[in-house]
Amino acid sequence: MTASFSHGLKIDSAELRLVRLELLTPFTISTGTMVEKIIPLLTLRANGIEGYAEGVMDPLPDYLDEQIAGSMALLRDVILKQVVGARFENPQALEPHLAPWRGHYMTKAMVEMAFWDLWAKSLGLPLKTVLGGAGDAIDVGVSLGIGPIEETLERVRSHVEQGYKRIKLKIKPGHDADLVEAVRREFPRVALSVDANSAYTLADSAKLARLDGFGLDYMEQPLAWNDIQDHATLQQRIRTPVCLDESIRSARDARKALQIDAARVINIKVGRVGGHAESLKIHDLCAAFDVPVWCGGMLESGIGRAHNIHLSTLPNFSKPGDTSSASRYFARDLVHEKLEAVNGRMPVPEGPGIGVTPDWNFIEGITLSAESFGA
Ligand code: OSB
Ligand code: MG
Repeated sequence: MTASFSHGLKIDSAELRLVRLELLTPFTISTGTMVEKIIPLLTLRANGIEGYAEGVMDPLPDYLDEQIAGSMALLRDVILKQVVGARFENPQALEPHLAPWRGHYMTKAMVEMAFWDLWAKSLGLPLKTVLGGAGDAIDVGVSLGIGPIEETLERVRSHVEQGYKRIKLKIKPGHDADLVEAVRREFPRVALSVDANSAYTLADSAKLARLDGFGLDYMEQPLAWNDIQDHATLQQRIRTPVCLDESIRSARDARKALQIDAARVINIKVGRVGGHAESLKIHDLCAAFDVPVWCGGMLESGIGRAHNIHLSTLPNFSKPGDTSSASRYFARDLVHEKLEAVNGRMPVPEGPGIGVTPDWNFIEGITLSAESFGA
């Protein structure tokens, strides 16, 4: 039953599902509006234990260049066939099996993260402990989608009252300085950031420099999703620290960004960078450069949310993350446990692994497809 270090874990079977979960309120960013989440869910089984992860890719490649259909095909036709029946000494041992496939960081992250959950459970330890983190709760902020300024002010008010430790405003050309000014006027001291999701170019440098006057903690991904170099140029032109999200897919990307001062803050999304092992590498590298990191989100259900919370207990996650209360996003979550922040602090789920259990009755009812491997 218990797996010892020397024998690793053999993955006996897997299940890959696609579920549809409605968002309570539409979420608008510079690239478009989301009204529902289509979530790929992966279960890996070993020795009667189950590990879980969800994919953060979208139906269309509008945030990054990965999409659900391609991910599902790669998992189904290649990766799950490869890993089911195979034995892995530890989570890092998965890497050489996933490395041959270019890109697909979100796809690989699903397998890697589900294995970490399985691994932690097989050792009887919380995920945070096997990742090297500690603590019972993490600081969290909120990410507020694009909407009318008055409405956004009202939402800022409500989240500041709830104790969230940082407010992130989504911006785009034509919806930036006026918004930030209005929020700053009413909340002169609240920790504030903006996220453009790649909506600007270097030609907008002067416009972006005007945001320097508002004491923003950082400006997230103002320029192209695949352009680290231009962010370094922009950083020379503005005082607000540049934070990279989309542009960092790996520790190698992070190194390049840090070496040329393209990012003074990095948003780590474990699902975006291929999993926890890569997240730890980025975390450590940033610490060596004295650059703080924080944990971003992709409107995850409780499964991905729990992974994010555990990762956020590492020491260089020194800025509040986006892992806010699940009840802000969904009427009902995919897990039994309530992931709710109290005064801007999100409790770390207790128990082995990610510490949350899927609500299979609910999940069955919203499942679009389900496939088994090696069962
Ligand atoms: O850029 O961080 C982003 C949501 C979807 C796609 C991209 C982003 C976001 C968010 C929301 O900012 C973070 C969250 O609340 O999970
Ligand atoms: Mg972002």
